[in-house]
Amino acid sequence: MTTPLTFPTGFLWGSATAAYQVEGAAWEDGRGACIWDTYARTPGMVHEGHNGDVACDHYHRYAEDVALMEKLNLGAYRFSVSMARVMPDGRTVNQAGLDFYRRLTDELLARGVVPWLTLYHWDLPQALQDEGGWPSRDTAYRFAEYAGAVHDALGDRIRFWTTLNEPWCSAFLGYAEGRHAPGVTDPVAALRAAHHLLLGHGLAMHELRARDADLSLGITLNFANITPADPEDAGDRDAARRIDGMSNRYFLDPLFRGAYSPDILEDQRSLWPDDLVVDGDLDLISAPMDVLGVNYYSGSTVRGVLPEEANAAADRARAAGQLTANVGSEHVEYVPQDVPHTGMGWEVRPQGLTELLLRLQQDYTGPAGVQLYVTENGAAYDDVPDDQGFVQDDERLDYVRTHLGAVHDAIEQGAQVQGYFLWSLLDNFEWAYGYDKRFGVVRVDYDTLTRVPKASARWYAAVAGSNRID
Ligand code: PNW
Repeated sequence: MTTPLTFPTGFLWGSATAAYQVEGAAWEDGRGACIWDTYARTPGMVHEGHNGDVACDHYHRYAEDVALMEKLNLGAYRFSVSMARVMPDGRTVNQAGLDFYRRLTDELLARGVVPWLTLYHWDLPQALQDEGGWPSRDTAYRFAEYAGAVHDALGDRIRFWTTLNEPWCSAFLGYAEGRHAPGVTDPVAALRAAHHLLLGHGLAMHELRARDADLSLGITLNFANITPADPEDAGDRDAARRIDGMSNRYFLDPLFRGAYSPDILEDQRSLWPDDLVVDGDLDLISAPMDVLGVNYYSGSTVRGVLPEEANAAADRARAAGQLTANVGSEHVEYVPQDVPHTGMGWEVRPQGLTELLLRLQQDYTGPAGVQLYVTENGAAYDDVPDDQGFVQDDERLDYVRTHLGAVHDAIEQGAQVQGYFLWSLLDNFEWAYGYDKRFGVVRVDYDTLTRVPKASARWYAAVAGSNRID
């Protein structure tokens, strides 16, 4: 890419975290157990039995962290609210939990950082899981009540509200693959969870809109650009269609078109519970949004395989760190590409982000007048700190630089992208990988909890401060 690249005036430069990954203070001020507390304590589920009890201790160190954001020229902070802090039993409001998010929000506003609130980033109260979790329709209603309670406490000071982060992960990693909490491996439960997550989104949208018509409301989805190994091969093209359906269209179509993708419904026909979708659900789910949050890390090249080869192909994909949570579309081979890989083993494919943003703009958000924000993008690498704890993380810096170039390309070609949130501000609890994988642009020493900005943070601060890449 040729530099400098200047971004549109007002482009929002931010960073993102999530409650369970950074807060710690897991048993303070009345917080209830969430499904990740339980999952992390289940032997064999999380790397070396790590959990979020302390994490980055952001719950106590939020003021220091917000000061750091200001120093790094960040214009916005995307954080999530822990439902288990606010409704420990899934029903009763815990004022002390809400108070924390008020303190955090006030600190952000005092330092000129726009608060960007996500209501659900995977930490369902265990009490609701015990009543059935997301496969149970009631959970959607509990979530909407929770959305209303959070708005009652923070609605006067926050403009940007996201209902769910990556419902695909909650539903398919959580209930089909079992690689995320609650660790269920039942494809039908996953389809139920996916629908009730969408319903919860729709009901929460309704609650929030009713309270304040001027909020900027939306959802964040994870996407992956999918390419057929051989575009001339009908089997490969069909594999790409199916995986694109599961990875990208599964939530987009109900949200923006009011209907599940017909081809995916067909693939899942033998599994789909016929009492799942109730009249009126899709109207709620497709209520107009203002913002679509785009999380992008990588893409995949796929090839069709015969159904009888499906299990072997899935095992190879799992061994290669690929995602295999493709209910109804298991007979696919992921074809590794000769490109650099991040510390997660994910292929570095920046151009996929340009293609994705343009496609979203053209097929979904543009016609609906919805603004795009990249709500997550970033990379884990094996950092090597010096004596001072400083990390010269050239690979991460380069990953962010090339992906920002891809965002810039998309904007030049007409995509309405209004901002970018780097994942993540801090090294944090990387779900099943525990503290083993580091995504932060700021290093966290987990013994002392000291924060030290890495080279990527210094570079990103310069970009955010000047609105351009030199
Ligand atoms: C996102 N995958 O999760 C989440 O929103 C973050 O909480 C997380 O830390 C970040 O990406 C990095 O992993 C994902 O397997 C988890 O494709 C897994 C996948 C994608 C996103």
